[in-house]
Amino acid sequence: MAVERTLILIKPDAVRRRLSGEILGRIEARGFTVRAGKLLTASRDLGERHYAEHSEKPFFGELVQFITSGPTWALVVEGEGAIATMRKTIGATNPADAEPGSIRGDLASSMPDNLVHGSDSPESAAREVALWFGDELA
Ligand code: IDP
Ligand code: MG
Repeated sequence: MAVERTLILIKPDAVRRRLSGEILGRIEARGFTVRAGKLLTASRDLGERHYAEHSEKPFFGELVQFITSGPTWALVVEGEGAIATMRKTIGATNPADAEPGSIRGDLASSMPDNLVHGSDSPESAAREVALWFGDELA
């Protein structure tokens, strides 16, 4: 399997709940490497662009409000099969459906407060890493 990079966000609900260390620990324990990371509060523009695929959904306003509501840890995580394996480590989108053992299945209970974002494909990963890190990443 190829070595991949994926964009992981430890979202504002996780930072507020002081779960950043727990979540980073799970990513590292899975064997992945953090290549870049920063703490920032997403602007409205960044939030809307990150979640552009959901712009027509009824929950889009709530979602942008949520992702801009406080500091987020943005991470570039690298490893073999990192994109799909991190999605499994994170768990199903709705925490109510997430398997115990996953981050959402252990630590969250409802949407949109599901703690973590992980890119869902190589195309999304490339777009999202560029969006959050631009040319900070060589
Ligand atoms: P993902 O984060 O597992 O990739 P997406 O379907 O891409 O899930 O949705 C993006 C984010 O939007 C979710 O992580 C969650 O925070 C929020 N979200 C998704 N569906 C709903 C909903 O029905 N109501 C409220 N928030 C939602
Ligand atoms: Mg998604």
